[in-house]
Amino acid sequence: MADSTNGPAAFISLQEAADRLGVHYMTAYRYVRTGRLPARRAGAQWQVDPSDLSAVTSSAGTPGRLRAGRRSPPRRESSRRLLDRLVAGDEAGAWAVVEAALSGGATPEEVVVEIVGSALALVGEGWEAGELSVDDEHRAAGVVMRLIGRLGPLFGRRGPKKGTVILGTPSGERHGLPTALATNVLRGRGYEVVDLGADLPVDAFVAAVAKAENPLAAAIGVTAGNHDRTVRAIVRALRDQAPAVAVLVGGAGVADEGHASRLGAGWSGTDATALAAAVDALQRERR
Ligand code: B12
Repeated sequence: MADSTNGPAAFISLQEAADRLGVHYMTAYRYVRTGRLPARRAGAQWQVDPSDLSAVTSSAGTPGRLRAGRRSPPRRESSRRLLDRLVAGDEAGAWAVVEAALSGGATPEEVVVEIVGSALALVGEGWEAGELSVDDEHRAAGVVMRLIGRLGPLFGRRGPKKGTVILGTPSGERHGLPTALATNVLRGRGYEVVDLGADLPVDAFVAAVAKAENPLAAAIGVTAGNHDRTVRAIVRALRDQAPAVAVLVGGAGVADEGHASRLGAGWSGTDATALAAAVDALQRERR
């Protein structure tokens, strides 16, 4: 969507910006949220000046970069159709969108990260633009929770597990869907996963890591707000009481690798595919 109504620059939609950068829509959205990519609002849409894209491209370690084949227009269309069904509270209709994407060739991981993840980002944009209410947001989240459960069996893997990953969010962080989405993806990659969900006290995180069989990594997800203090407390407690277990932090609330390092942990990126890649790297190091 180009906009020539406001000056000579032809502003482009955030999706177009994501396509030009070679990243997923949600990654581009995070660049905007974290100030890395300047953007302006036009109603519910974000618009980007294409001349700002080069600064993002040239910055080192662009996170969340996806393979070119994973940004196809049908996926975007699926996210929009899913958004519509989520807000309507229509679980059967939402599942039909998921099934259509799977039969169109999307992998279960692509469905979770790209289609469901993007539909949730659209819910957030709608809420922020005042077009969706808090009850719409809750209704959509409830349907997604049930979709994640229905998708679970598609991520089953036979054979020995590659290690256990313990996931949770710090106390005060109530966004629990990312841990549920990431759980499916990691299980699909052959890991045992302990999903502790949202709003977790420090001691509970440490206790769960201590109980886990063959623990490989503890990952702390942050979606919104500043939870640096509580994240640091979990990282410190884990370093102290489970020094052999790697600690990762990630999600939209952790801006980049530098931020993760200031929190005392490794960076697990901004989506579940990046988290899985970080865990795979740890697993390779351990072998
Ligand atoms: C659903 C939702 C809610 C639900 C959460 C329900 C639930 N059970 O999770 C409810 C209604 C409770 C809620 C509450 C609030 N929300 Co809310 N919410 C959302 C929404 C729409 C979707 C969140 C989500 O699940 N996203 C989908 C996943 C896929 O997101 P993701 O970040 O990409 O997740 C990946 C990463 O975390 C990655 N990852 C990388 N490393 C690691 C490591 C680990 C351990 C994990 C788990 C994951 C992980 O893997 C995940 C999967 O790919 C977002 C919009 C958005 N853009 O996300 C707003 C959003 C996050 N919420 C927002 C806000 C402001 C709030 C509230 C303050 C107000 C409100 N809207 O009611 C409260 C705050 C509550 C709190 N104290 O935490 C803002 C945050 C703005 C900001 N940057 O700070 C957003 C962005 C909406 C917006 N556009 O403004 N919210």
